[in-house]
Amino acid sequence: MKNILVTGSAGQIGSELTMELRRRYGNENVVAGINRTQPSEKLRDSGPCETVDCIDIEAVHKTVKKYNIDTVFHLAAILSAVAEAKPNLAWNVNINGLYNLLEVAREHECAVFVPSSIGAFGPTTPLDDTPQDTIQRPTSMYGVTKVAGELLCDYYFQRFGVDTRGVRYPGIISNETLPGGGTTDYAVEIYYEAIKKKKYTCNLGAGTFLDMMYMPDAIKAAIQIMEVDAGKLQHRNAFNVTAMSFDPEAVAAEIRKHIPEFTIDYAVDPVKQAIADSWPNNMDDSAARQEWGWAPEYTLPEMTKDMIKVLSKKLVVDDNTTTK
Ligand code: VAH
Repeated sequence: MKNILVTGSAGQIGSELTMELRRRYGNENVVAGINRTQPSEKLRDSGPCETVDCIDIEAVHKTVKKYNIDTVFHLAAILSAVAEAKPNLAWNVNINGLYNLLEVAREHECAVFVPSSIGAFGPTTPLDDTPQDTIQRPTSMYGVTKVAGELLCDYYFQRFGVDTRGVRYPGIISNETLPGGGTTDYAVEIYYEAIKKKKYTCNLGAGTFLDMMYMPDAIKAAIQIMEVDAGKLQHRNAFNVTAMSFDPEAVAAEIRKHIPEFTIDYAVDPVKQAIADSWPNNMDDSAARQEWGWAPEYTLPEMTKDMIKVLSKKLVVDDNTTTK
């Protein structure tokens, strides 16, 4: 990897992945592709930024040619809850945008990282220890675009030799950029509310177990799979990767070890609950561990400790800046 483009660079994963790639490969060698979401000052001022609307194939071509891109991390996507509210937009961005990206990658011989998701599974998938290779009949538009995306990426590898690789991400928890409309967003919001209000009203019910991962591990997975020797890969799109599985009660109990007075109550969002109920309780990620050495570092206690440490400082700072 020498010249890298990150689409969706201002999003929850993109904003941190872009900064880590700049640290590793040089600021000027990593282009932040942005569209609707505005980048932070840190992201904008630390390296090249370009407006890249993946629906506009010419915009993708232009940026890839201008910077002689050889690797694309394609994170531009509509997440599950927004996709259910706006299915046409989700199909257009998640599939037509991906198709454009793959066509440009084919022409310019770029390697491509495309994240899939636990959303690529559905209610007929074995939901415990979900296998790497299993039934994928998702019932959400997001899931349909993720399965179609996996198949399209494998097709471009087998038919055209495009070096496509991907992981099925679980819910991602982070403290830099808020997530944008996913079913697992509660697992981020709960930490912000615990610090600000010492209470949280959760929109997924107690007992809703989902795979989850802390952002440093999510970034590690994306970079590690793109750096591994292609000869080691038996799978490509996409690998199950997970770090933990918890429900809202478990994360609330962990928060209470730091904020004893924290309380949680529930106002279940039926759309998000239906999506979450169709997703695995926990995935088997042994294929990623065997084929490219995947090994997460953060467990729920370690993530909670770090989230509360970072957000306790950040939210005080934000409060100070907002009061000025
Ligand atoms: C969502 N955070 O909730 C995303 C993710 C596994 C879930 O794809 O839509």
